[in-house]
Amino acid sequence: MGEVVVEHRGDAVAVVRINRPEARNALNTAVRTALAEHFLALAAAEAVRVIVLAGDPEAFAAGADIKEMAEAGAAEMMLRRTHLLWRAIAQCPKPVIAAVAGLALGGGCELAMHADIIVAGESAQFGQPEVRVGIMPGAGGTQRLARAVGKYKAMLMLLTGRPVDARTAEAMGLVSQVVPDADVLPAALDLAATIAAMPPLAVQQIKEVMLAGMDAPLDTALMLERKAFQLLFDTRDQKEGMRAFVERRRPSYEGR
Ligand code: CO8
Repeated sequence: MGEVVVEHRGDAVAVVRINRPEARNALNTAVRTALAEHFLALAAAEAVRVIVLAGDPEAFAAGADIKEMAEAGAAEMMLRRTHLLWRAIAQCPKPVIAAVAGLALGGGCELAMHADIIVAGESAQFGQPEVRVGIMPGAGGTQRLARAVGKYKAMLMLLTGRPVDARTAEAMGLVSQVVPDADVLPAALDLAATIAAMPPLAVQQIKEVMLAGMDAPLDTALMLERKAFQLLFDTRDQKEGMRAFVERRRPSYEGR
């Protein structure tokens, strides 16, 4: 089995699972390259509407691979161009649900924050411990974390390197939903199936507008929203959804 495994389910949901348990799913170059390739392929796969990203019960991912970076210089790190690999995940147009069991540390926490929804097991831990090994987050930890939880909680995590448990993360706004450990993947799959049954173009517009709008002035963001809202009236799924409501039947969405 490879270090990243993709399972296609019958309900338009794909599960991308990091499978490097001996290293607590540390994100080495091979894993990150495979993740990027799979995300690009899944973004283009018409049959896939939602992606669930998971690790194993011990670790979602314990960070970037320290052994692969320990002796590297700045130019070498630059030449690895890992931001292009992260971008493939960040720019995925389809909803991504992170199913976090166990550790989500450093690059693992940053990876979870690339998702649109985070489902965590009760004993999951989230942290940005980079400062303890002499560096800082390099894949969005200082930015996505601050946007998710605000300056003061983010600084606490970033400057001390101390992890927070799942309930604390949920209270801070870093986690969407906490469930018993054994239910992490089933709960994520359940959410994924619910979203996969929604009209895909509307779902993708919601994701695109919300993410782009969060970084734009309010007037611009509201204009983006309005344009996307209007655009959806040219989709067959809008007609299907509204006619089904009027005719009191269940809609069937085809992504057109
Ligand atoms: N990198 C490499 N190997 C790791 C990592 C890691 N991040 N985490 C665990 N491993 C390895 C261990 O070295 C060990 O290997 P071995 O058996 O060969 O000695 C194996 O996994 C199991 O680890 P432990 O024996 O330590 O298992 P424990 O359950 O006792 O502890 C911990 C698990 C708490 C996860 C512990 O291993 C740990 O603290 N790991 C480091 C966590 C960390 O500091 N993460 C941040 C890394 S830096 C980072 O993520 C920067 C992100 C920047 C993104 C942009 C990149 C270009």
